[in-house]
Amino acid sequence: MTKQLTVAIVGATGAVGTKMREQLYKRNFPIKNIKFLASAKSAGKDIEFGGNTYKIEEATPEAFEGVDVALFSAGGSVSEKLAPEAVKRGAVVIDNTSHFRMHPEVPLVVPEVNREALKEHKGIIANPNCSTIQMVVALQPIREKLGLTKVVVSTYQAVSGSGIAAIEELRTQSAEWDKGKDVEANVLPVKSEQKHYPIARNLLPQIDVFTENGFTKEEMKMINETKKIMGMPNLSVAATCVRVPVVNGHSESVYIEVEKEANVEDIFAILKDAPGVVLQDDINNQVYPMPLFTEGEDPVFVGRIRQDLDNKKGFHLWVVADNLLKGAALNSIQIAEAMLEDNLL
Ligand code: L14
Repeated sequence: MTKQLTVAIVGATGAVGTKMREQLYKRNFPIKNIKFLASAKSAGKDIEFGGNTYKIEEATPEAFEGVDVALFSAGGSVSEKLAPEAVKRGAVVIDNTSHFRMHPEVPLVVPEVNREALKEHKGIIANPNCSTIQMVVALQPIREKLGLTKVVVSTYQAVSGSGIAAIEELRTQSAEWDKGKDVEANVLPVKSEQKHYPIARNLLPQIDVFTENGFTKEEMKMINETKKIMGMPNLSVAATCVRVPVVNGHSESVYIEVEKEANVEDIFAILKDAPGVVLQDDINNQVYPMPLFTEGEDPVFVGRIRQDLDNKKGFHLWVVADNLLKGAALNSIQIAEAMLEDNLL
């Protein structure tokens, strides 16, 4: 019989936390005991899990006593403070924030790509950025067969990535538009920034704050995390990240250059059998991935595969996934499942 574990979720009421609860239940994760931790403000409130009601407890260091796995998705500062406390008390932390991702001692894991890295963990495992996860799931099998030298990606990211308030904002603004009212913007592109712009009927070429080199933090996360997960520090990666008025499901236009000569049929054959990938490419029947239809789905969908017209080793792909599932909650739980299988929990 599989081991039964005590699980804690920090940030269980958020957009990702809600999916974590759903996925743990749906995937039959072996739970002996589960607890839901949040700030003092939310402590005492009710929360649903598997048809039962639980009380949210305050996330104090002591609350991690006896916890085997702690899933964090409550923001970087909460993880910074409490993840080490959980580890001190014997828990393995799977952290969905960006806080520990680039720390050299912290494995940054997408099980289809670098499951082996879990063995080196020292208590904290980082779950990568949503846009990065879906891209590397599609690129790893191509890299294994053909090599990979360059990646240029543009993203079309849904508002759900920014949380429940951003989903609400898109809904409210869309309704306001229909009534002909002026739309109000308070959340996007970045809550803490000075200026906010409407997302309804708009595109926002800013996700997260700007860094010194002119790329946003989201773009730098994609660049740095891709190199780390794929173990390719010298891979050439560039990203442009754009928020689009889609509720859920991130899409990406990805241009790659490979080392070996290949054609579209080779890429089709590779992706057909790739773990976690569904090939959805039949232009004669207008079949290609779209975010509306990836909602609630586990895999990463790839289509619109074309060979570049000027570079035989260049290929264009369209990659879509549910950012709250494979991009966040599902990948976190797949990490826990892989660790359980490999006797790391
Ligand atoms: O690095 O769409 O986990 O605003 C969290 C916010 C990913 C992007 C992260 C978004 C980010 C996300």
